[in-house]
Amino acid sequence: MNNHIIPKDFPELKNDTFLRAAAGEEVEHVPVWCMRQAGRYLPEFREARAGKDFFETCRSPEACCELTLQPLRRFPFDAAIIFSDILVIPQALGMDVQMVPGKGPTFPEPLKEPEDLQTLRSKVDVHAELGYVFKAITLTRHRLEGKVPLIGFTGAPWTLMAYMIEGGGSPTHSKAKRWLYRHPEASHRLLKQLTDVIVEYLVGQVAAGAQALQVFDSHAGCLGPVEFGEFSLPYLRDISKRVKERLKDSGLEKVPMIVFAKDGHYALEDLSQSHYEVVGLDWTIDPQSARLRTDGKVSLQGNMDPCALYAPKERISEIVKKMLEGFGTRGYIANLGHGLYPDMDPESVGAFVEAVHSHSRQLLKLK
Ligand code: 1CP
Repeated sequence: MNNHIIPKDFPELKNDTFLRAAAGEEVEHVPVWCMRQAGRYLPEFREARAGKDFFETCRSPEACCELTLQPLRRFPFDAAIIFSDILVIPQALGMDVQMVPGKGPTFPEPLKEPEDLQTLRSKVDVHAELGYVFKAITLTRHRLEGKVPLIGFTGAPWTLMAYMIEGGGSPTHSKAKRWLYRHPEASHRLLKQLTDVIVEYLVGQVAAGAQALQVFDSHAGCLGPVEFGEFSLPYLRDISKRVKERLKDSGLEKVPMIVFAKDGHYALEDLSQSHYEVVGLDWTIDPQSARLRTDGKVSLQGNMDPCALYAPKERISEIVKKMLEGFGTRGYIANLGHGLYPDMDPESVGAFVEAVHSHSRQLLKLK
């Protein structure tokens, strides 16, 4: 094992419900966390971030630790997710990425043609380029005091490729998809290069103290089954396989891996056979049919429509109850089908968490 980080003597884990659910084991209540639980819907987040550059914040382990812990001070979430961003990988490859207030992440010089691949670093030393994330993870794991497990994450190769070519968010991703149809060979080269960095990055996160890993393929939905099967799935599989091998070879503990391919319902069966312990679902999939289609092979995570948080509390509770009945209480991690929005009421988030805990305890008692 490399000697850049020697995290040790982490506090003992007190609430392992999330890890047990990921492994399909018995739980006393269904665990719950929310994508973007550290975010602008929290006044304390807005205050801590005020006037500071987004990626500067990402580079400060102290700031990332504080932002990660904020939601846990308010709500009894069963997991924490390290505050960072998926776009730190394109930065590590040498691309400039800026967070433009009101616009989102922006690449002043996106990749336009295959020749532009030469501008990327061919070899990335993840400890040199992304060591700040590892430091944030180690610090946060200590400061969590064993309250709940800490999740590390990455963007999936296709989603990162899409940002690197589009230069930011996009409704169609037509520039990135153009590469898939016009430059398939260069697309595979880029996807392979991203996969290699992602594998090292995820292993480094576990070495630093991450207790689970989530891979976000946020832009799976703009592909169809054929393109996903060629340009995303093989890389997602390569990531889970290689990370598991590398953890074993390095004497590191095995951690559950979660794959979240947003709007990739067409690939549910394939994703459930891709060596991820957990498949994350967006809200367009019915819980019962997701269970049937994944055949009990994996644990499932998701999938309440985030906009259901705009409903009154009683309605949130009803929606949660139905969702729990659909998924069942075993091998299930409650979450939203995508991240929280900045205009959401923290109280509704509290109502969501409370409803998951209380309804699941009730359902488990009835068993
Ligand atoms: O100033 C701010 O606070 C900006 C808002 C924000 C936040 C809170 C961004 C910009 N990133 C983040 C943090 C973040 N990003 C986390 C933190 C941990 C947590 O969940 O609490 C995570 C996991 C991400 C991952 C991320 N970044 C994804 C994958 C998840 C998803 O939403 O699909 C994506 C696509 C990004 C890119 C990104 N970063 C930020 C924005 C606004 C976007 C989306 C841009 C777009 O496509 O339009």
